[in-house]
Amino acid sequence: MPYYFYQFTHAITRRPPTTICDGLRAVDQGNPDFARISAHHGEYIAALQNAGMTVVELPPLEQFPDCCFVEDTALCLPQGAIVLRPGAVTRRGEASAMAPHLAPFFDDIAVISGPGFVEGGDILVTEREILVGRSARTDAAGIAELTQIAKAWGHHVREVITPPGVLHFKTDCSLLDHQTILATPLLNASGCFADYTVIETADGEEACANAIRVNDTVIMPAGFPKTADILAARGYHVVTVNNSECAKIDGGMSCLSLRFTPTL
Ligand code: CIR
Repeated sequence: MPYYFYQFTHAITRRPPTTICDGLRAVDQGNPDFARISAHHGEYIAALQNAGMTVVELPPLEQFPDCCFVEDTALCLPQGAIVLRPGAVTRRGEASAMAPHLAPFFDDIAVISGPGFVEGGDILVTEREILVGRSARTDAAGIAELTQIAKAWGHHVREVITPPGVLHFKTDCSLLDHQTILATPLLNASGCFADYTVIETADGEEACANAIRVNDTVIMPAGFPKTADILAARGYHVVTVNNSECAKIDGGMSCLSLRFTPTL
């Protein structure tokens, strides 16, 4: 049976801390409401479970306001996990806090030791390559170190550019299947997906480009009906999750989990 990079058995998540209002953000859109973000997080976990995943729920780390965005702390590949080095200095400790939680699942765990940095939100793993967007959070040295590790595991890393003003590469794109990408028109115009089939987000719905394909389900944020309809018409099983509070601090569907199949 072919292995697809959207088939997973496990996810690691971390519940939002009460300090979430101190989370980083590019633009002030008001603070997330703690009760509401906690409820949305529960919906997200249920969506992962309904898609067939066993979900680990880690407790919040109050000293790290952005700790629920676990994707930025590690990259999980079929051969092992890589503990990343976030470019946001206030988030760096989140990666070492994640490392012990990967140990039960992976026999091979590598670490980006720096001085470069790379965040998981800038990494899109597809069937044939790993695209890494250079951004304010991911630099050339971080990509070079990641490339060495991933190469030893048989992966080809391609450096791409996260558009200026966009937080992460995956803020603007998602993998839908082995050859199809959901992307904003802005990112698609950069030409980085020339060898893929691209579905663009509907006009005015660019904020839903960060979705996740998990087994047979595409989980996307609620409130983007035109894009949801486009995906459904193309045959995808779409499930929506409320994300208004995470979105206030630039968080989306991919950020909230590490998705993988254990090697142990
Ligand atoms: C941050 O700026 O780091 C957080 N407030 C949001 C991180 C979102 N992570 C992701 O897209 N992978």
